[in-house]
Amino acid sequence: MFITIEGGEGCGKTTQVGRLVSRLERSGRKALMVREPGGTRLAELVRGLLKDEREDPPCDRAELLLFLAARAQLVRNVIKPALADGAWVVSDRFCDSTFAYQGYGRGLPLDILRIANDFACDGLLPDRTVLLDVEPAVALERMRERAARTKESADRIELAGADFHARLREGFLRMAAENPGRISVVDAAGTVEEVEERIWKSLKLSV
Ligand code: Z5A
Repeated sequence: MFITIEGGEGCGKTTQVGRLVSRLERSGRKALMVREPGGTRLAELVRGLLKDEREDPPCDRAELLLFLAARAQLVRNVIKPALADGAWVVSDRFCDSTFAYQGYGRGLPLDILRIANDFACDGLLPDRTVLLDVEPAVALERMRERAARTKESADRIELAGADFHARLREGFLRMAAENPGRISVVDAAGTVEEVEERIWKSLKLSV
């Protein structure tokens, strides 16, 4: 099974992807964690460009194509072989982030995104997607705490304004309403353990 975890910054995706993979392993399943953009040498190089290139920042179309190039490489070299080998793959972001950020956020046409994403993924779609939804104020507080702890500055995409982030959330929720069989919306407020439990229940797995 191919599971993706989606949502805006600070909703807790990375924390929960790790917990879900451990839980799948404890239940006897072989599981692999990947992140987007990233997960292969090429995709990690592209990730650096996407997050940190300030001197010649990618225009919206170049940004889209870079995310898709990273995804094509990850799907072909890591995700499809792992699924073929019987593993469960859990991805920290995947195609819904492209529709949310480059579509609803940047305003690129959704019909073009669908065709281009399908080409990049060679037809692969997640079996299940968990959308972690949280009030922007809660997410911002988590990001502030993390920044204070790690002394890391915000990346290029995090610096987009509040309007952009409001459009993202609306876009994610709209996609969930349009794909109720695949996307479950999970409340990401509360403790890490509470959110982990909600995610596990939402997946309705046998063990
Ligand atoms: N992007 C795109 O535009 N198009 C695409 O197609 C794709 C991606 C695939 C990737 O950034 C960027 O690429 C992202 C979207 C864009 N843009 N931005 N901005 P990234 O991978 O570096 O970061 P991110 O995906 O945005 O995630 P994040 O900022 O690292 O946050 P997170 O993964 O959702 O949360 P976290 O790291 O698990 O937790 C954040 C902090 O909160 C951390 O200190 C935790 O310890 C804490 N935390 C987590 N859960 C809780 C709870 N429940 N309570 C309290 N504190 C918590």
